[in-house]
Amino acid sequence: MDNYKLHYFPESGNSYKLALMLKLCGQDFEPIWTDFGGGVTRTMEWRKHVNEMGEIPVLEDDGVKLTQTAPILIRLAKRYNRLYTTDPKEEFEILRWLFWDNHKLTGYMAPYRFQRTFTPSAIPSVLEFLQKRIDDCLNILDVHLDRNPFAIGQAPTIADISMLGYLSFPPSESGYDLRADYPNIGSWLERIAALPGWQGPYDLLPGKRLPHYV
Ligand SMILES: N[C@@H](CCC(=O)N[C@@H](CS)C(=O)NCC(=O)O)C(=O)O
Repeated sequence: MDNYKLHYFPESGNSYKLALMLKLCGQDFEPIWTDFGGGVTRTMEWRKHVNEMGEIPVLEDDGVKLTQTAPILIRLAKRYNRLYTTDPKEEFEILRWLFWDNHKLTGYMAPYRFQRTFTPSAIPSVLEFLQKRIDDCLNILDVHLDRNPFAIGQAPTIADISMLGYLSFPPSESGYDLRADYPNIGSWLERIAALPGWQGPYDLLPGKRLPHYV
């Protein structure tokens, strides 16, 4: 068993991507709960010693601190020969969806859910802007998954793990009832949940939660 520590907070879909990937690779990790709500990641001290980019998650791999989920997912996939490919065309597809997720799907979903649910005074115009973008992203993904069981075709890859990060939380938090409104996304989430080792976000990421404001 390799030696991993995951700096996270429970509501972090980005942390869930790494926690789930480690589990699907048969690996354990030491969870390091981080006081994101208390602003620790904004302190110069934390940025100096943990992540200069000021972001959660951070994965310590045998003492080396790694950040940015996409390259970390690739590293783990290659190390354990799981959820990746050796075909250059498929690798291109994995990267394509990873970039799309980071820029668009997670890129809009994460701040929307945070503003909507975990901040005391969400700004309506910000929510409205993000919602339009998310609706478009979810439609794009739903159409894609109508034709493909997984992101790049017949088998699950880290592209799926990345994209499901923020689609795995309850509708009361995300504001989206995916199973009702995006049936192909709903079926895809069920297919992933059937993988051996799968666990939901709050099972993998324990500890004190942020207050809800909706
Ligand atoms: N692209 C980054 C995104 C990480 C990220 O945005 N994390 C959030 C918490 S889940 C964060 O720390 N946000 C702080 C901020 O944007 O100021 C990754 O994939 O690791």
